[in-house]
Amino acid sequence: MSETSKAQFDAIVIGAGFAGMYQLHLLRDKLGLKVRVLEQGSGVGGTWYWNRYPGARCDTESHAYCYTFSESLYCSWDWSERYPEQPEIMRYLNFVADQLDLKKDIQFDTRVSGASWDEDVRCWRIMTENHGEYTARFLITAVGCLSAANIPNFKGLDSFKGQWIHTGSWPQDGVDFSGKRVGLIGTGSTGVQATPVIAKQADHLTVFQRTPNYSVPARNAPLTEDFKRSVHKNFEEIARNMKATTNGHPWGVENRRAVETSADEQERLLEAAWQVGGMQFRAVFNDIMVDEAANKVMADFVTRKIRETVKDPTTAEKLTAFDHHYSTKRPIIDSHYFETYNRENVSLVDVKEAPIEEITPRGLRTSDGTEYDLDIIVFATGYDGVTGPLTRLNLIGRDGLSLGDVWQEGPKTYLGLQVEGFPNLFTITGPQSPSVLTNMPVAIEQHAEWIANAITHIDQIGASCMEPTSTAVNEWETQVQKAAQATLLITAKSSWYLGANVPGKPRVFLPYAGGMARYRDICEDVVEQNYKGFKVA
Ligand code: N01
Repeated sequence: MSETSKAQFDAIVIGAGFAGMYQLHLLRDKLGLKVRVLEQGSGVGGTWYWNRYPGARCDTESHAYCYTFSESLYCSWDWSERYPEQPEIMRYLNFVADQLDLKKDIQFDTRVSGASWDEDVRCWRIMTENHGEYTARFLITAVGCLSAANIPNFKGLDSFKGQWIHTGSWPQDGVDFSGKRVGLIGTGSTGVQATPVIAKQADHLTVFQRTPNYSVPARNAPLTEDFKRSVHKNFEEIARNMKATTNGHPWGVENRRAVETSADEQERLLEAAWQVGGMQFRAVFNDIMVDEAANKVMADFVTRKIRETVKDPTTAEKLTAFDHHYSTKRPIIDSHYFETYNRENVSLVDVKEAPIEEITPRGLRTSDGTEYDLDIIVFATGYDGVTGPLTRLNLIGRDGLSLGDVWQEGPKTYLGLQVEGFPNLFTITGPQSPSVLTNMPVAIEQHAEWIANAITHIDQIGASCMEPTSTAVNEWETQVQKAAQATLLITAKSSWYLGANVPGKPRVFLPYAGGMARYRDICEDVVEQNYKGFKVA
């Protein structure tokens, strides 16, 4: 689509990933609204469009990492592997966009530079970097939770003579590591995925680790034809389970407490789950997120497995010097991450002990004075998660209120869906909703459907605006913090769930930890009570 200045729409959606695509489909094809999606990339995909780093793959099993709103759509796509790789997810999203004829209403290469609410005409005015101006009654953000890169402000970065790249804006043509000395900073999900792949290509890879993470083997493998047939056949059951579980995955947590299980039985169960691999490993016991003793059973098991895998005891020690309970930071699954440290061309540097002091023209220097000569530096340093993508949009609500100012001490929302003072702004998988604690497509579908229903309601009763009351916002904040306090999640002080990775960011638990199923019930209950907590005027 080409840019038309001062164009008017019923709704503008920002972002053409899983969320923006489904929202467009619902508003345009089910509600008959005039909708435009503004997308900064040159294609659909959102987070997946930008995250092309080596090893980029989803941690959710492919048959559950897709839309489930349509059985025919679900059954017309076959995944090739247990976990989908980035190019396959891109092929899937392009397939969906073509099936639903979405691209004609998506304006690519268009970065939103700001948006403000015009109280007089009760609409949003949206500006883009290429000087486009739009008005819309409804503004819906579908910008993802992990799209605002966190690039540490290292002294001397500009002086580096080699190439440096953040994993979240990977070059479309890829990066050639062959014969290169590569430094990789960060050992979260991204660093753990990229390390084994880069190690195979580079002359030497140095991983700079600040905090080690637990990780479980993914055990990725091609899917058999039988499996592909069975997921199509069992679509209804899979979709139902995904809606019913706390985490949005099709598997639930076993009804079994670690602290009431004998040591032999614990070992047997954990070993079996370790062999199966994947996120389900966490589901062996139901008390690991609420009971430190139960959690320690898992933590000890994983620590032992890492130490058995990594041959050099000093490296193994560094890789297991955990500062948090198991699974209280985003759980990681990997493909031969720990084995990679047995390669001769890979070394691990502990930058908690001696932090990175400066990027130099030839590489980097740590605070103990050691210089590392590097040709390429990969920043796997994560994101200004959950709030960052929204505060960076320059949204101005009623009375000139900026979202960044309103959220200075942490996000304040109702259900993670709306913000007081920002009428008709809806935030798909916004802060204080389950979002990153669940399988994202499930959270996205629920939000997009709720928003479409809310817009229908506004129109049906002849209203023009919807926004939450301050009472509802305050009460929801209490519920969000209570839900987090009820788990061990809140104890992981270095977690990005708490904003700890971005200097100066308020330490507030960002997602709703009460579970997707419970959250869905709360949202439905709000609707049944005539949109309780919202002012529909
Ligand atoms: O980012 P992270 P990520 N000096 O924030 C380190 C999703 N995801 O891109 O832990 C040195 O987890 C930082 O250290 P510390 C998933 O939700 C999904 O890996 O803050 N190091 C950490 O090690 C995930 O959680 C998939 O002490 C510095 C790393 O950089 C989220 O994206 C795949 C530093 C950042 O880890 C983010 O993951 C990949 C500094 N100044 C990612 N600053 C799927 O499979 C930061 N670090 C779907």
